[in-house]
Order: sequence, then structure tokens, then C-alpha cells
Amino acid sequence: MDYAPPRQYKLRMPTDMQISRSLSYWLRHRPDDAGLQLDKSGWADVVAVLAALGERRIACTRDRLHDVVARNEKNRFELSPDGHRIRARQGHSFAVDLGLSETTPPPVLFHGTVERFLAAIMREGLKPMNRQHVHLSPDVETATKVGARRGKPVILTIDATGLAGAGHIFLLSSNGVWLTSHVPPAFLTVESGPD
Ligand code: HQG
Repeated sequence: MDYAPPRQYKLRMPTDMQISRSLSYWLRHRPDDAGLQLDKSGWADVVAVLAALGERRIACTRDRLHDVVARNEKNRFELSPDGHRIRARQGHSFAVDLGLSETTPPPVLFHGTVERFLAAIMREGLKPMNRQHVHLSPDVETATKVGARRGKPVILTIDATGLAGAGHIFLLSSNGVWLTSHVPPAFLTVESGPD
């Protein structure tokens, strides 16, 4: 006689996005949600991460985790050389020491946002909001994708050379995102949109 497991017990293969969304949430914002202990540099134990995924019925082996990290289109995550630890390369909402050193930015950088934030941004400047840094893109194309997450993108150009000259510090994450603490309005111009 053939037995088929009840539907609810069938383990579906999770998509890369399902795994990566959980990783972003835990490693950037809420390690406590998965019972993870991150060190001061943001590293979590891979075994603990795999166990937390398993507890949520997101089946993931060590090899699959390595593939998800390697395939991630924004290279969001990093494995330690021995493969035992994993962290997010940027985007944290809690304080973390990513070991990044001050880097001279290109003359201009870009920020993608949406019209509904524009008045506040032009009044207060760009603020980190819930993250540790303001995120800036090296090109309009990337900034457009960032803005498009929330609606019709509006692109701001940042006078990065002027800002650095005024004493603001720039960091470059290991996946190419420029980070700074605040961009005052005087260093911002609206590149494109709204119509
Ligand atoms: C806006 C994604 C009102 C800001 C992307 C943005 C990025 C203000 C939102 C990364 C403001 C914050 C980060 C002010 C800034 N008043 N609104 N004074 N200053 N804002 O998500 O830059 O896919 O924290 O314009 O690629 O959108 O997650 O920042 O709209 O690199 O890997 O407040 O997230 O990467 O939103 O995106 P976020 P972001 P991942």
C-alpha cells in the first residue's frame, strides 16, 4: 500500500528569496527573532542560522546557504573564510563594526527615493532613518532601482566631494554601497522626477 505524506508535512524547496529575506531580517535587524547572537562585527554562527531556518520549515543545507550567498544579486551577505560564520555586508539597523575604513568618494553619488519623502529630505537632508547610515549609490541606474522599491523613483545627486570637504566621512561597503551619516540639503539636488 502506498502512503502519501499529509500535505502539511511536505517540505517545499524554499526559493533563494525566501532564504535571503530571512537572512536580511535576522542579520540586519532582528537577530533576536531567530535567537541568534551576533558578535560586534555582525557575524552569526552558520549552524545556528541553519537551525533557525529549519525551525521555520525553510529547508536549507550548508551547501544551499553557500549557493544563496554566492548567487545573491546584491552580494548582500558574506561568509567567513572558514564558512562557519555569516553576516550582512551593510544595511544594519543596529550598531555594528563592519571594519570599513574611510574612503574618498567619487565627485557625485546618487540616492533613489520617492516624491512623498522629497519635501522632508530637502528640508532636513538625507537621514539614516531606521538604519545606521544613509545609503548612496555610485550610479543613477542603481539609485533608480533603490527608489523604485517604493514607487516612482526620484533621483537625488549628492555633491560628495563637497560633503567630504566639509568633514563628512564616507565608507564603502564590501558590496559597493556608499555609506555616510547625514547629507544636509545644501549638498543635494534633484536629478530627475517627479514630473
Ligand atoms: C528616506 C536596499 C523623510 C530615504 C537598497 C528612503 C539600499 C527620508 C527611506 C538599502 C529622509 C529610508 C537602503 C528624511 C531619508 N525624511 N524620508 N529626512 N531621509 N529618507 O530602506 O536608501 O535590497 O532605510 O530616501 O538597495 O531606501 O535591502 O533606505 O526612501 O542600498 O539590500 O527614507 O536597502 O538594499 O529607507 O535603502 P531605507 P534606502 P537591500
